Amino acid sequence: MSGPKLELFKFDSCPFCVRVMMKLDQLNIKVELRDILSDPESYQRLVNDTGRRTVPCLYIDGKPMFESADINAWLVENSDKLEKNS
Ligand SMILES: N[C@@H](CCC(=O)N[C@@H](CS)C(=O)NCC(=O)O)C(=O)O
Repeated sequence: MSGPKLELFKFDSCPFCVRVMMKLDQLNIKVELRDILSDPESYQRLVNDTGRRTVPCLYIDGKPMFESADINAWLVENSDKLEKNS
């Protein structure tokens, strides 16, 4: 099964990012992590695409979604269609 490509823009000490990471872990959802503090290209991509440097931001097939509560609700809602970690 191949669902939408997910990329999570985050940094480790951000509590809102931790909230999303916990939900991803709980649902075993596969996601590519983009750490904006350790990876300047990811930081620049986020700013260029959205005009913001706020994390967490989940890219769903390249479309950005902000707000940890909204992201987590979307993950729960769409979990059955999303690729899982093996
Ligand atoms: N309400 C947002 C809060 C996100 C937030 O405040 N993130 C901080 C990091 S912990 C941030 O990126 N601040 C920098 C900025 O917004 O420019 C959520 O729940 O996702």
